[in-house]
Amino acid sequence: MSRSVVPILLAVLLLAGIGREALADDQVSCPRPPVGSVAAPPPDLWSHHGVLNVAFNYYTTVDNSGRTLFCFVTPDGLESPTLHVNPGDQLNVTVTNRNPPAPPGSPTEVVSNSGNQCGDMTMTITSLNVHYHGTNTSPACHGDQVVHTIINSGETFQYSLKFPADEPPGLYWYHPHVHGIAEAAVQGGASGAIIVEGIENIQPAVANLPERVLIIRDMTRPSGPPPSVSPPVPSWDASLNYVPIVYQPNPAPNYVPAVIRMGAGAQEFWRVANASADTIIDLQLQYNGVPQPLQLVGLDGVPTGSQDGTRQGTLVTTSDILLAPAARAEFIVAGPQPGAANLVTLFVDTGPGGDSDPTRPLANILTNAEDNTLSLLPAPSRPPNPQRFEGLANAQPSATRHLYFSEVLSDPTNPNSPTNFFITVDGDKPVLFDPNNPPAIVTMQGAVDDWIIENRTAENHEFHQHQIHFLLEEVNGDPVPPQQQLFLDMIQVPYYTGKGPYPNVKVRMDFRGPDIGDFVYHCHILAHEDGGMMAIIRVLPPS
Ligand SMILES: [Cu+2]
Repeated sequence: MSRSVVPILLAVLLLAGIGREALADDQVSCPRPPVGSVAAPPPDLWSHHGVLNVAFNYYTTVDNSGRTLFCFVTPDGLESPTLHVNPGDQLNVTVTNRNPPAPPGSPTEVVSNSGNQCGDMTMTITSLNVHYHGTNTSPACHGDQVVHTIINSGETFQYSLKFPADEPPGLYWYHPHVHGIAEAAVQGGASGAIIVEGIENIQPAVANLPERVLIIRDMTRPSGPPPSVSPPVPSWDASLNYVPIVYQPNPAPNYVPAVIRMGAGAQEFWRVANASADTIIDLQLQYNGVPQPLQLVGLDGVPTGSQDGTRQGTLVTTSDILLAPAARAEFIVAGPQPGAANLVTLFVDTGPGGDSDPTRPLANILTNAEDNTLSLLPAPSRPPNPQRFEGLANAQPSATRHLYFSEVLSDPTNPNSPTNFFITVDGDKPVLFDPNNPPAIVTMQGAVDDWIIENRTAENHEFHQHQIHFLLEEVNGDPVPPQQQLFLDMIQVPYYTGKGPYPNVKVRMDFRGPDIGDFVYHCHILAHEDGGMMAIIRVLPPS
């Protein structure tokens, strides 16, 4: 869908009160806990004998504050369950779109042709598809295919994903990814975690620890003053495991955080996803105001230090973790002694054109009662599985590509006109994303590419590559120490101040795996992705 249609689309979505009539044939809505309640872990579903079969209904409704919610619910009422699979497993998801039909006259776009049709051909404002973020799975139809897959109101679609045997164990997630309406769907809450099991075999430090899944989401802020860095007013409200953390202007700022119960001094293994559409998180744990050491075990689903061929990870101690929208961090924490204990996100400087992401609390940690709802990670049970990105650091790149983020007003004479967002290969003409665009980059299976990605705008952008992870090599030309070996599927490229070289990162892309076909890379601030900041890459089989 072209950029010009998006504002119309959102206006129609709101005017139509999408969701109000959605429950006519179902009593299921998208239940959410009250402000200030315990951040209960999501329900869990486990694979058996190598297969996990899941059925999802996709619903929408409107909450008491006027927010449009979206959710995935199983037939027996589990909302956004965590999907547990092993490397090599098959994940089958049968999803039915129970959104109402799009209102007559609302915008539509044909997103495929007879050669690449996947589900319905025509996108509407109530369409659905599902992205399995971070998974190194096939981008073919019925796999992790988001360019042409369309599931419209009343339609059922079958996903069948084969996880590779060398999938790194860790935290991944699923969410809708229809271009033009992705931000609304993700801020509506339609997302959940995927855990690839076996991390204790690569990071034995987590063996036998209680496992806590925490999902941070953002959502629209129904009322109050406009976003501002000073005084700090957030662009979006937040939630933790669906417990709302809302900005209340009086007295300002008065947030009521969620609650986490922990045994005093007990170690836990936390698996945190920033499932926000737009909000950048800088996570910190504070006991009596003092930042606590977080022992990083994995980032974006890849155990830290695990891809050098030894198949044994390393722990990285840090006092805060920057989580781009869609990024994940897995780390070990020690519970507090009695006293004030808080999980917070710190202020993120997103640039003069960016959102307001102020310091705010996410959870108060109470030690007066242990949480007995957590399951324990097993002891190491088998040799580590082979790792998908082994040897990438020493591979010979076959190409170096230069890309950049840019933004322009759709009407340069009108400062209030919508912004067009682009990600462009340097030298090419910037084009807004369209599912019918040709690939911006064509490469070959087996290739290893170095990409240098610049930010030429006054706000941060958050690069995401589908289907594969990349090795972070350089930040602003400075090499990342080889011992850090960060394999990520998300990387923030900070804003340009107007002076000096453009901020940039150099990353190494790994196309040596089995996945061929068309997939996308984009900014994971979904307002930007919906606004055009996405492009197609084609991986050809070797000739
Ligand atoms: Cu962006």
